[in-house]
Amino acid sequence: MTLQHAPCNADTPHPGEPLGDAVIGLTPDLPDAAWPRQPLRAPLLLANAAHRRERWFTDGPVQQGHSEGIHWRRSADALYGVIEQHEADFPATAQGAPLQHASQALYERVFRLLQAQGTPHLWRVWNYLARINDASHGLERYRQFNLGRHEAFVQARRETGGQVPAACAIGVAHGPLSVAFLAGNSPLVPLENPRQVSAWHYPAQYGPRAPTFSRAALAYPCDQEALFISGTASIVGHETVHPGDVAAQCHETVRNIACLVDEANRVRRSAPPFSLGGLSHRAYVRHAADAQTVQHTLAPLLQGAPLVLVQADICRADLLVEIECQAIHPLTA
Ligand code: 3EB
Repeated sequence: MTLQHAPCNADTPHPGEPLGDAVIGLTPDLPDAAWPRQPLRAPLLLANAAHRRERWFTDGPVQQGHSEGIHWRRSADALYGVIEQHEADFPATAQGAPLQHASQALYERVFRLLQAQGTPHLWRVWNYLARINDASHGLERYRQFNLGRHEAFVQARRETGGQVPAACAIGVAHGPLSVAFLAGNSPLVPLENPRQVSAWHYPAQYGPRAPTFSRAALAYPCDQEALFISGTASIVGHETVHPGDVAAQCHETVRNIACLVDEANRVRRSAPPFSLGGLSHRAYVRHAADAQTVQHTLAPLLQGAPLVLVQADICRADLLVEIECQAIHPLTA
């Protein structure tokens, strides 16, 4: 089987069987799909209709189901799932805020599904939460999310550093906690960025529990090598650099991505090497008014590679842009 990722519109011919997709837009006026679908409730900037949907395909037979609120679809070796959790269903307790409990419950459900399906290896996670930089119950909501996510990894006896998925955690205006994930039956190879402190080692000034993600990961769906670069921002060491300067943040972020591409190339099994121009990129832009600046700054740096811009909040109030990227190479024996 092969896994493929493609932007698509209604006219795009299907290169295989859909595993699932994400639909970008504030009012995605689309019918429910037969496959798992994550609504990314955020405006597409400099709109390109072909990029409103990003779909994962496989050419093998698929199976699907619903489990504890997760809609999932799988091939022999990879599984895509989507789950949304309304924090209003979780009361605040002495242990934490509703969002913390919703995050923990959500991840515990995902881990139960993955064990039951024999695809325990979480490769890539897309996390979207409302009002990510707001505080309640004495803690920023992104930090509440981190507490719940971390506790679910602990409860499931999973590592909380090292062998952890590539991810993004992005803020939207409203809606439930929404998580999409790709998992598989083979372990990932986690990659860290020598210019940055590992996120799972962030000091306590960024919250009581560090975020649980790798800077990037290589994963191996049958006969392929996938590179997932996590949401990457203008952070050096553990500190934000260039606050208030969106163009400089773009340059610093691409320097970080280039380092991760180098790290991937040190251990890659596929050829040719990964390159900035060979990845597909999605930039989350905090202020819609920065869209042109981001586009003009990134275009030459990314060597003409596909770039989609989405208006969304980043997990630190001083970050104006965050970029994630991916590529899938065939493995030839
Ligand atoms: C950072 O480098 C930016 O919490 O899953 C990027 C990617 C970020 C993933 C997550 C957070 C996450 O810390 C924020």
